[in-house]
Amino acid sequence: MKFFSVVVLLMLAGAVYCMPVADVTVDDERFAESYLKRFFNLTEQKGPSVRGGISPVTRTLSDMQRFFGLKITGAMNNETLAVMKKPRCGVPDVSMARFSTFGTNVKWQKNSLTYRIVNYTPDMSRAEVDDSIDKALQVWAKVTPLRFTKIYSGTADIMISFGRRAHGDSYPFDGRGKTLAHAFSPSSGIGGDAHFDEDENFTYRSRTGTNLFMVAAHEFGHSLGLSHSNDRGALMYPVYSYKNPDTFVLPSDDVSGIQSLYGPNPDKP
Ligand SMILES: *[C@@H]1O[C@H](CO)[C@@H](O)[C@H](O)[C@H]1NC(C)=O
Ligand SMILES: *[C@@H]1O[C@H](CO)[C@@H](O)[C@H](O)[C@H]1NC(C)=O
Ligand SMILES: *[C@@H]1O[C@H](CO)[C@@H](O)[C@H](O)[C@H]1NC(C)=O
Ligand SMILES: [Ca+2]
Ligand SMILES: [Ca+2]
Ligand SMILES: [Zn+2]
Ligand SMILES: [Zn+2]
Repeated sequence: MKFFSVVVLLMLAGAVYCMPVADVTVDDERFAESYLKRFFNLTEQKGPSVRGGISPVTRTLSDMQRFFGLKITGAMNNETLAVMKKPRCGVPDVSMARFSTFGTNVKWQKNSLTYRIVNYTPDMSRAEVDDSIDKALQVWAKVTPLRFTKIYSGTADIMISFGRRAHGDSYPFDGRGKTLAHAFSPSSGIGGDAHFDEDENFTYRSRTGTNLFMVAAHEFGHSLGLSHSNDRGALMYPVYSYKNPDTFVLPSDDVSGIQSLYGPNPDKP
């Protein structure tokens, strides 16, 4: 009888101690690892898995927790997992050689850029897509010397398209949720281009679904050379959040980022 209650107490203690870890399933662990590979440069381990007592996963997880302002534990917990599961941009949060086409601080060597909407999403009317894209580019034009001209055929600097799953580059989309879009940093060819995941439900003047203006304004930051910001209020924060497109003002973190590349708008000093 006495032995029995000791065992029960130990089991209870174990259950309480393990709770936050027990919330994370094997599938979640796998998902977390692929998240760290995609966005935080976790590489396949070669040689001994532990170097200096800290495994690559622990180190990368700590980087991720630091970036998002979470408690830095180096271990999976449901708070970290919850952030990983939020809808977000597909561009990595740290620069890494194996994704060199994404988000490095290169800029266009001209202020006059062309864009082309290659195809349209059936989620919205064409006029709504046109307006969302135009407004999203104007967010950046307002505070820089950059000017955007729409073209309807041929190759533009910024080619805009909607696609699902594998869509012609090496970065397939992932169905509804998680990754919403991605864009490539300035260069010829795919550089500057912005791709939107057609498996999302894109919306206009609405906080439901995925607001196309909000996602596009963020992606065009990458098209112009910005990488992600860890400032929660910034447009270049990697996690999606909705703001009213009609009253949207570019946050100061993004203004200083883009002006460090292109300078201020000469018409509005
Ligand atoms: C990414 O990982 C590779 C291989 O581990 C390393 O050489 C490189 O410096 C890392 N890049 C960053 C930005 O941490
Ligand atoms: C994490 O799990 C704990 C205990 O199960 C729970 O109280 C807490 O609300 C969870 N937090 C999140 C962000 O899911
Ligand atoms: C997409 O969002 C619109 C606007 O909120 C809604 O009317 C429509 O039912 C949604 N479609 C799907 C497939 O979720
Ligand atoms: Ca291009
Ligand atoms: Ca997706
Ligand atoms: Zn992004
Ligand atoms: Zn793509």
